[in-house]
Amino acid sequence: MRNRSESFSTLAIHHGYDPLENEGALTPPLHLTSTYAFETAEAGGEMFAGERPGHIYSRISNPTCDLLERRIAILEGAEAGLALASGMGAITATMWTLLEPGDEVILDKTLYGCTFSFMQHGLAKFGITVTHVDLTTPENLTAALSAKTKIVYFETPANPNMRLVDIRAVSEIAHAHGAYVVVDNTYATPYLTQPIKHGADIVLHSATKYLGGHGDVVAGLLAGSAELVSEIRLYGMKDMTGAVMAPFNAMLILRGLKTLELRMERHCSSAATVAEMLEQSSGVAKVWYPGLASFEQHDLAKRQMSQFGGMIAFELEGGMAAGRAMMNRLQLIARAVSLGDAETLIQHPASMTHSTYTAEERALHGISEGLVRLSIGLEGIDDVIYDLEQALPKPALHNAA
Ligand code: 3LM
Repeated sequence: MRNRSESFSTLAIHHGYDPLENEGALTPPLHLTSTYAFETAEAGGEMFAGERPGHIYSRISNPTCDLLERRIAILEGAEAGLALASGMGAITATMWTLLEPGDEVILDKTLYGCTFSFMQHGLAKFGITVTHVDLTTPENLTAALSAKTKIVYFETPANPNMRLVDIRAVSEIAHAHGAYVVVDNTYATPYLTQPIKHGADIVLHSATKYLGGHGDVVAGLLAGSAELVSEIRLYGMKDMTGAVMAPFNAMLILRGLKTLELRMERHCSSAATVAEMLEQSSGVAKVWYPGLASFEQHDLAKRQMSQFGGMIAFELEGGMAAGRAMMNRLQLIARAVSLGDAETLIQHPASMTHSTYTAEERALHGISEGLVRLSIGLEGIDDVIYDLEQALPKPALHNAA
């Protein structure tokens, strides 16, 4: 057992696994099993009663998923982790576990489209009050909290408009009222921000994105206290959603985590270059990237994020029509939803990821119709810049007369 405190990548590569305990296999085994043999009938009964450790059935736990759960926990600075079928599986399993009819959830104004849909239309059907508050000003939370508030939920940076929420400030206010804080850390990843260390109770991910990193798997992860994670495992995941991660997918995410630091370094440096280029381009009305000095919450970004991530939002002067025309001129950059892949991806939130909002809701929630979202990949930066430059609107030629 190594005893010095280890760096992010060392933990992402080694934590919780010793090849010498596994026949020398450098790569952890893939446990493709749905069920587990009990030594005796009594032993099985004791496991079901929670009196004896061990695996029972892979909708509850699996050794390959278990290793991934320990890795996400250590990377997020949490006691325990949980692997789920998708980011939406992580979100829904958490909410179904913590909420009861009559409770209230306070949400930041901007959320990923399907998260918004689940909260707004799903939870509301079951007698849960859903209130949207602009959490970019943490004091707004004080006024909004009620005796019924059970959960304060937000993304930072938020999908798609990049707004940030001060995790520490919001957590202090929420905890003083006895509410849980749940943070979607998909955009930042634990390499850039560790919400638990800033006071959050549960941090969750669409592991489909940066954690997997290669666009080949849909998966979810969450981390928090051992007690809360166990409740979510045994209720939200096992009984309410069944949203369990397949062991093969756990193996793909374990592989992705090994290069998370390397990839994030590249995503961040390339995105910074692209954001500056866009900001200087004629025809670009506005760029939202936390690393830009012009970004409204740049000071918070510097406090809360070690670097500024790989996601950029921008809007062209010609609005939606100009944005779509520009997207259609791209040759290297793929027109695709999702994010955090090796390939640079571009999409139009109003008609794609955030089409679950009505146009009126988008206006209320700060998602403009012309917004274009870029997920900067790992290609050579010159090639990404070249493709964007050739696709951006050309400055109007001066009339010779
Ligand atoms: C997208 N986002 O392109 P899964 N939380 C955040 C997310 O961005 C997402 C989820 C949760 C996108 C997916 S849109 C049809 C494609 C911040 C997903 C949900 O269940 O693993 O997809 O995670 O923005």
